[in-house]
Amino acid sequence: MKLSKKQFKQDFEERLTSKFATDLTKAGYQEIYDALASVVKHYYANIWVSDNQYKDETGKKQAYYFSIEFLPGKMLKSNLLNLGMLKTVREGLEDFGIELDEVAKVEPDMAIGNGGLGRLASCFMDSLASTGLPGNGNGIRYRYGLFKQKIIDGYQVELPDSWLNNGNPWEVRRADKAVEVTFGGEVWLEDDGKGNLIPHYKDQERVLAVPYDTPMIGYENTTVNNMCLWRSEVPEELDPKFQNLEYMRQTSMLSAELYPDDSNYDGRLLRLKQEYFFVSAGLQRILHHYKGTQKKDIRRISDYIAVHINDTHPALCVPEFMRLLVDDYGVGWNRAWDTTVKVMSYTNHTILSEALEKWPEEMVKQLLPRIYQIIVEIDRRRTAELLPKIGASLVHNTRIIKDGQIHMANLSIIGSHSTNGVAKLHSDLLKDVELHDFYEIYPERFNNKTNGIADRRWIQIANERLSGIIDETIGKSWRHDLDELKLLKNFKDDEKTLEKLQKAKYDDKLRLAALIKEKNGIIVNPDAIFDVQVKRLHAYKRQLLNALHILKLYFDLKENPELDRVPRVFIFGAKAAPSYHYAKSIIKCINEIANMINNDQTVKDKLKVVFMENYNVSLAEMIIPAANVGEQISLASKEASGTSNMKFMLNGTLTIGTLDGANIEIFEAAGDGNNFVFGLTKDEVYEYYRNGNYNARDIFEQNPVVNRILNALIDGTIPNIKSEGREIFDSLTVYNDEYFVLRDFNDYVRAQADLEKLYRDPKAWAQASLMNIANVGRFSSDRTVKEYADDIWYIKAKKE
Ligand code: NBX
Repeated sequence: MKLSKKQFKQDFEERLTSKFATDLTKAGYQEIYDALASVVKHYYANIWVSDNQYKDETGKKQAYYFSIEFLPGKMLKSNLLNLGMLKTVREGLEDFGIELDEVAKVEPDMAIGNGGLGRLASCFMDSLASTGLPGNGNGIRYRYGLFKQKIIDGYQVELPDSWLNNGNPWEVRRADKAVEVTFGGEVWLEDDGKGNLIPHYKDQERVLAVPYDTPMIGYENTTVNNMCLWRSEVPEELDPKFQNLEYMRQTSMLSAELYPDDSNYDGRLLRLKQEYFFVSAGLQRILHHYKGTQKKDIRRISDYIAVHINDTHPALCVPEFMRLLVDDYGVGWNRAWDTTVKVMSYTNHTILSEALEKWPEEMVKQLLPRIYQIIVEIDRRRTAELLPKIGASLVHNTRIIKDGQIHMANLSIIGSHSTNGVAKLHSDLLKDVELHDFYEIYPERFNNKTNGIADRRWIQIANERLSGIIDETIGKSWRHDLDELKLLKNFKDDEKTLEKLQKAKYDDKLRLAALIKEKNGIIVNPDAIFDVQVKRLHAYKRQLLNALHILKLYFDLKENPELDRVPRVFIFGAKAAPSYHYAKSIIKCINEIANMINNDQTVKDKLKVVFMENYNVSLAEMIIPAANVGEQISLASKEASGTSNMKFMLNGTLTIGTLDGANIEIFEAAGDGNNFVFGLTKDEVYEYYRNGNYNARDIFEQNPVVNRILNALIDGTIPNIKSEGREIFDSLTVYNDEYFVLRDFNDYVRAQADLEKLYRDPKAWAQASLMNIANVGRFSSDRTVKEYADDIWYIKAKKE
């Protein structure tokens, strides 16, 4: 959008005064931020209205991405960038003596997601709009986002994240579009005399679902999609039975808190209620829109909408859509089922068995009696149909209801036309192993969609310096098409370009070093290798392997302080699920290892360890550009994809990693020698599982280095760790090291040494860094969403 600096300054000043009855001499940052956001909203409002009109008039098919989590981070700069106003606004504010970056700090991170899954949903929102694809989000407007992490005496402490305290300028409450969602009570079917079974209800608990719409603005185009988030409220007219405080409390609880557990199934009733709440509200709104405003024939609804089930949390989309079609819109069962399968599609994000969702039948029956009936009916019909065709064992293994539980992945696969994994290796594992029985029955439903990232946020916003250098070198076409970065390859031997890249990295390191000093009080050497591991804390991600290697480096230096070592700064950022005791023990250990090393004068500035608290999207935007090395060291087969690996690659960081998830595709794209690979392969891991012959105790006893390091966890070497050291020691030596940390240790040490060797050759390092950037194109989520659009949703981009 064209906007002159003069116009902006005038609009901004006027808005500041009209909104807050203040002026530039007196306004605080909160007021400046609110006035600025309000002006920006004014700028996009018309585009939003027009694009909605365009969508309605053309009646084009739209996709709806149902996700119980979104993790957008801050929106101010991203909205400005996408509107093409970032520079104008920055300069306009500068004229007033205001720094845009200072204003941006006021905005709280919108952190209504845990980690990769939620962040992926937000990258998709950005990419859908930016590629002109009609794709919208549907989720929950949690009053409290993911907890704020404090580190106190080395321990994680969780504080509430009340991100809405100062309001949220981007959202629009649409009270007119509220719908009701009902729970519990009794339901029975009665024949209407024409052979139709009509459900009748008694004593249902009603909850009002109010939508809040947040615009998803496309990058320099005219598309504005919608992220719809639902808030639960008490309906105005309540049955006397429900006019009590407990009911009111329960109702507001529904959209109060995000469950902070990732990679783990938590079978609590409130969670199930949340899942049904946003699914039912979202589908009702969609159907109202198409049936009411759009006057579409409901029997053809699959031509107009696609609904995506992001992991199994929205799996109730399948029976709820059936309920709406059959009960509310009078569609016959068979037609409704065909339509549902056509409309729905599903992404799996993990094979960890503890994460697979299943709900006790009794619970579903009590809370969602009609939905329960429909699930039973889907399961019954399918079983009857398939038994004669494929035999009892395949049917049994793939049933939705088994052993008194409802299996949400089974429901999602059976009720949709597409199931995808999030990287090649992961999708193959789904087909070959984890979901093999389903693959036998529905081979055509399985496909891969390798994840991607919204590159605009992760380089144009997070790394303006590097972006500028790339512009100078190859022009600006890469800002619209990330594949264009391949032009950088022509500069692989150009000393000037390599120097500029090194300088950018150095400046980003200085910026991070300043932040570390401010937050952690630790002074780090900007010439050191910045070696970063940022992600949720989980045993399978093996932060422990990193920590053990740090101990090795430390002991080497202790023994020989003059050792010729490239200085290193190890940086961690990680939240542990509050109930995940082992993960919290690892955080404590890392912090105590950090204390020991950072306070030891013998290692001087050759080694520093920094744990940055409260890792979130905004912190990631500071840390990732400054990383020389990114750690992607999960046990092969466990990390479905990973997405920080792509953000690092985009910022010229070299990866040290296993052959897991999307790492494999990254290594291949970047080319040999440009990253550091180590560890067991997926096949070797499965071989161990088959033979049951892994023995971690042997490694502990026979490898003197491992022996020395592990003993340090329990012999008082590391001051101030108590039971945590023992707990970790035992997990490796007594409970046989579930994630093969000790098995991969030696090869990891070898890869770390290779890395250090390359770093001593600045030119070779810069070349490898350049090759990572140049080959990152396919990891743009623009590519990913186009694949979803073409292969799964059948939606088309708007032509500008
Ligand atoms: O999804 C993550 C995977 O672990 C990553 O490998 C992958 O890159 C990413 C995007 O595809 N999964 C994830 O973040 N899961 C959760 O956050 C989660 C949240 C709640 C829950 C289970 C898992 N109950």
